[in-house]
Amino acid sequence: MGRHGPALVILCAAVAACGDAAPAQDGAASLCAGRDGDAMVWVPGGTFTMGEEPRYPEEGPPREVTVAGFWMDAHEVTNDQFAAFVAATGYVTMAERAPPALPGAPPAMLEPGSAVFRVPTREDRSWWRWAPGAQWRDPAGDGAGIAGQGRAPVVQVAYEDAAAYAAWAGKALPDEAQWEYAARAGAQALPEPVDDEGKPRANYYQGAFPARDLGTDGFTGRAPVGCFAANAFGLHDMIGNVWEWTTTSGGRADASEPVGVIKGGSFLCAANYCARYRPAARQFQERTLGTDHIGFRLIDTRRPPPPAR
Ligand SMILES: [Ca+2]
Repeated sequence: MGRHGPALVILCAAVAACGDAAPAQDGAASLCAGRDGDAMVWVPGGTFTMGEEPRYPEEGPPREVTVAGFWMDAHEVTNDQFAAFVAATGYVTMAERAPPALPGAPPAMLEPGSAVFRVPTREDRSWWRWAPGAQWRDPAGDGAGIAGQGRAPVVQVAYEDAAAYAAWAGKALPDEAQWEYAARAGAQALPEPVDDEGKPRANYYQGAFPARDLGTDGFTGRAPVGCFAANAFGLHDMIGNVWEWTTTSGGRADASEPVGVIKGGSFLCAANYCARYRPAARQFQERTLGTDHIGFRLIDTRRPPPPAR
């Protein structure tokens, strides 16, 4: 079932307590410094406490984990970066491919497309819909495209799409421990990503999900990378903006499709519902299904560490 079966809506509701929709807001984008292109930062190895006393059952128990140092993308892979990969290779993402014909599938789900978040209505309470034509060049499948969003994170990429990009770039996806260690950056995890004055310091959802996003952080959709301050390792947007794929598998062993762990939460994570904008938070996501709030960033474990200062 999975990507194209009737389980889609149920799956997405369970998997993606937070989803996507509105494009990034250009006004705020001009304020974003971020880092250029393929900038990577060195994440020095160390030992940390992974997980938390479970706020959600899948987050615990806390345990001590040691990771070796590695280089990591300073920001999520952008539309511009993904476009360069496609131009160089001709790669076709899963969302662009003809889906398998499954018995009983609604006609729309026989066309290439992907899952797109929408605000539920009284008549239709589902958060997710199958959008024919939704793919990385047109994440909502509405023809709006990604013009002017070259520095926004690429979305509508399935796990194998991210892995293909990684192979081309000569890098790798992080595993969950590497990702969580990098996101914590040696700091105490916050219950909500706000500064001392209560101002959001990540792109997440302010307001009562899913009815109305107040956009207090400047964005009601994806933000260009680097619009929020980097963490102590120099990494932007580890929390919020878009979920990020890891190589760690998860979910039920009897799942009909391979399931992976995504990290970091997205612009759809709200205090009243998802609250998964914390390093220890994790979601299980069907690897064959990209959505409009999942992206990725890469690591390089082969590149030598920077010279000691
Ligand atoms: Ca936001």
